[in-house]
Amino acid sequence: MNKSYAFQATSEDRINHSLLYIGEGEKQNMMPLPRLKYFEGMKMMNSMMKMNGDLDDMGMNMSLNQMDMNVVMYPEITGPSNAQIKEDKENQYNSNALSDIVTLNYSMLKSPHNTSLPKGAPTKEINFELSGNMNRYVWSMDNKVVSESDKILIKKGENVRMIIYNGSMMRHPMHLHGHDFRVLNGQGENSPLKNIIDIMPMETDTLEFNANMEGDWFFHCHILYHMMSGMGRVFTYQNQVTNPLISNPRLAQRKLFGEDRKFHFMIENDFATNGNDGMAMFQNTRWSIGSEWRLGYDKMHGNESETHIGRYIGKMQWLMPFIGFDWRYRKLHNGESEKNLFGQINTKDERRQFSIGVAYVLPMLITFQTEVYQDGNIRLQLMREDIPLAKRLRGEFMVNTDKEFMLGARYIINKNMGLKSHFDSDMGYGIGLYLNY
Ligand SMILES: [Cu+2]
Repeated sequence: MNKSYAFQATSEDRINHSLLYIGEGEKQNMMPLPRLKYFEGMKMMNSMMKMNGDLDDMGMNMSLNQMDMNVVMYPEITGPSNAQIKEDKENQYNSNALSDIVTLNYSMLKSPHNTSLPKGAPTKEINFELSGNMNRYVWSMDNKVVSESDKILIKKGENVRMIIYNGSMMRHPMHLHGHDFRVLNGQGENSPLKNIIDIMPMETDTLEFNANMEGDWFFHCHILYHMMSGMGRVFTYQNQVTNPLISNPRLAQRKLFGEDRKFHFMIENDFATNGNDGMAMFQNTRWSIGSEWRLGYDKMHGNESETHIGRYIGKMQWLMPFIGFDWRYRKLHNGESEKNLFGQINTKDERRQFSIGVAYVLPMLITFQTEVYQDGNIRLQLMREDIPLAKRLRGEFMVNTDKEFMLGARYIINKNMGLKSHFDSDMGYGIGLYLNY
């Protein structure tokens, strides 16, 4: 033959790949994979997403990667346009029916041995839903992260069956420690044994194993960012002898729980011609502590800062009640004052005020914020940052009932730096360089 064949593995987004040549001789290069049709994928996801964050699977019964929602994004299967998909509604996500390329899936796997679990053992059935929030990058199971959930008790000798539904919009390779599980893929006695299974959006898979290895075993998503943010559970055996290798189980548990409770820190400041504009934020799975500031270069522009401590609630984490503190100092010409839309007089010139409020994320990711201050003043505000205008261009706006508004755009130079230009009702027009971390 004297030929060397290419074996290529790409990342899911196909931005990078690695290549292995198998065999000696003349290299047989493969066609580079075409770019994904992201827009088709987004359109499809949008049409399936309900307002409460559930996915509407339109009655499809999906398992074992046989139906792959990503198919709509693969030009080599669905062609440059999606005409084929529209024609063949029944098979619209079935890659092997749509093209002559063979796509591998789990139902093709078959064990050479009989893998049946011990007959007559009691069976414990557990249902999981894989859940998460793309926007805040929180990943969970049944909407609870590891530190919010109890260990799952199993008994030595019983068979454990897990029915897992992926209700998120990403795939999750779920990995179990300590055991190999059977993947119920229609191969009967020869169902394959695995300890990791990649579960696609809207897919339901059934796994089972015999509880035959005492210990505390972690079951988690193998995308490590998802694991760290809390997508996992611990299986533990009832009445098991303590593990001599773990000298301090409480500390071990604290360390594990600390993982998804960890706060991340963000800070940004815009050094602009009309002042300094910035924010700093501490956030974790549920909590958000954030502060914004505008520091003018003269007394008329003044200084102001707003701090909010809030907790995201609900499955989609669209609602965040918070308490806040406002501090402002400014001098207007001849001591005039301002009124808000409700006719309340504003104490902007010199104010230290506590507040309570809620922030709610509306469709289009616009944040609607209602705030009541200790002096009775009320403020309603709409804002959105990071509106994608072009690859490196982002727009932002804010408007509120204190008759303040802001309109801006930024050009991203790299992940820590960019140029920003904005108009602010208090500070006027400014242009500057921003840094963020
Ligand atoms: Cu995951």
